[in-house]
Amino acid sequence: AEEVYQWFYEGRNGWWKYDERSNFELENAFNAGDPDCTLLLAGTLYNIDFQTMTQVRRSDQTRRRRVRRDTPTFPSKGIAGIKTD
Ligand code: V3L
Repeated sequence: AEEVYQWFYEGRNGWWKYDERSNFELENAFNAGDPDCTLLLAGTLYNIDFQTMTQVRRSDQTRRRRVRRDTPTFPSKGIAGIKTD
């Protein structure tokens, strides 16, 4: 069976899951061997670099977060800013 992966981006005190569509796009790009993936998140363009495993705003490179590809059970704060308990 194929392993399922979830992508996460770093928050202030933990990790958030990417939304389902973004996760799908990240998995497709990562598995295709692309060096990076561009996502439109709430009207803002971000680049996720698979070498450095960081997400950066394309219009402001100082807005940088770590990302991780892990199992869906890895502890998270929620999904795309929506808290889950
Ligand atoms: N998916 C959804 N929203 C995002 C993402 C993403 N991959 N990246 C950034 N944002 P920046 P705490 C986050 C949002 O990097 O309390 C969380 O989702 C980001 O939202 O400077 O610090 C929470 O909603 C932020 O509001 O471009 O853990 C919120 O932060 C905004 O884009 C607080 O989370 C600017 O992020």
